[in-house]
Amino acid sequence: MSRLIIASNRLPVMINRSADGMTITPSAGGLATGLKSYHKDSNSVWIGWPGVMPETKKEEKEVIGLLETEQCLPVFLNEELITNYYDGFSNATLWPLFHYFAEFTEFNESYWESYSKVNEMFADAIIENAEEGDVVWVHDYQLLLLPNILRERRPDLTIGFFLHIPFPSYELIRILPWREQIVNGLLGADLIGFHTYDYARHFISSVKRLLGHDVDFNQIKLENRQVMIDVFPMGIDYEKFESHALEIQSKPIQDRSKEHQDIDRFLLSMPNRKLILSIDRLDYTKGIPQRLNAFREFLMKHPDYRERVSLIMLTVPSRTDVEQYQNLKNEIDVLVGNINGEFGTLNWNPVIYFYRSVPFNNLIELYSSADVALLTPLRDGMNLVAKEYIASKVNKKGVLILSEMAGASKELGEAISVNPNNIPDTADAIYRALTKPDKEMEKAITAMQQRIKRYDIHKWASEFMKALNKTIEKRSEHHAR
Ligand code: ADQ
Repeated sequence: MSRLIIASNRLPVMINRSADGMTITPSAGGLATGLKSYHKDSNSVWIGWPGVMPETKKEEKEVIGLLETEQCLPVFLNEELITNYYDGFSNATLWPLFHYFAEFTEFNESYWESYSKVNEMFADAIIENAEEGDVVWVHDYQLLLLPNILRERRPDLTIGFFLHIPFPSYELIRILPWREQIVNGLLGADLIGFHTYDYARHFISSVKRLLGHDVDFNQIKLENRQVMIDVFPMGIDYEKFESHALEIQSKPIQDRSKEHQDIDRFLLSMPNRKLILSIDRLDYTKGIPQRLNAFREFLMKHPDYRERVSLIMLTVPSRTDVEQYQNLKNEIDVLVGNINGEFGTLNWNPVIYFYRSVPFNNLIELYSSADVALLTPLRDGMNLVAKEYIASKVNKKGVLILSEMAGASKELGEAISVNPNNIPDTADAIYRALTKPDKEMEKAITAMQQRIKRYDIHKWASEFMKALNKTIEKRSEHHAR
């Protein structure tokens, strides 16, 4: 029986160096949750960067030992590779380009060299561990070259690839000096999955225009094999969000966290007081300044809402070594300060801003308390926060305002959809959300809940694996002919 090998930049666990040696912490991310059943139940392995660089052989052994208990294998990256492959080609070249920020995209030969090298290192680690006919599932934009490296060195493997970010229009891809290598790198896979139909369509168009291959609907025909392209919108661990939200709702207020009691006091301190929530990594793709400007415009247009509504904005620090992220942090600090300075009173902060990660329980409390979720990315592969908010709304009272540029907007048609660059329209959307009748809210939330409950993270992973296994059957038919 074939085994599954998963490859992603980060492992589902992180290793940290502490005073007492190395420690291991599991990651609660969606990917880890979705693949858990495949990863733990079988004798599969997960290959990736453990987040630490061992300084001695003893430390290396310690890391390997800890990872072994989780069926994980490390690819160790030194500082130079982190700078050039991770901060560089992944996050300063591919990330901005694939999110339509062409002006932020850096073209740098040494970034490219390190990126190719790390993709080779991943291939080495996989090949060392892969048995004849194993199945490999590669994830995301840090490993775009890996499928083809594996294909050339190990044609017996079945290779799947899933892209978690948008695949942009050909007009963006064409500006990349290494465009053919990138598209060709992906074509090493038997199946390539995207969040939305548009991303798949953009990829197919790049394949046709850059490499001239024939395409038959969602099959790319290469000389001696075929590559399937398909759409798998990633879901969330619906049951986990729903059950925690139900548990919180059933707890008496004095048993909830101090933060939740504070939120409740804030909401109860005035009739009709409302809370708007936004949660994201601090990233220029997430449209945070546009969101703040829209909130400011809303307060200008609707002075009767002053002291009656606050925007709680949680941003998780991210890629703090990259220049644009530092500039964005400063821009947000100034905007928040300006809004609070202009409109705030002794009793009221219009924007309550946190620059840190929050524990899962607090996250759920915020999701369940917030009257409105305001998610305005300029581009976003999917946006899982939108789905988490909907799943946590067990009382069905809440409104989602969602950017039409988020992949999730394709599935969440009942949300109030906005173009985040249209500040007056987003300000109006805030007003419409705050005044939405209960009946309409319930109808919209129920419809969205039914959809995302059905296609949750487990279904997403199993549908991908099903489609990948189908390519094995197809391949044997092809060879039999
Ligand atoms: P991200 O850009 O990280 O993911 P998203 O899909 O919204 O974006 O996932 C963020 C996750 O982090 C959510 O699960 C959320 O709960 C958590 N999170 C965010 N802020 C937090 C905070 N302050 N404290 C604690 N947790 C927080 C990339 C792509 C997305 C795509 C996913 C999955 O950019 O478009 O949806 O991968 O494919």
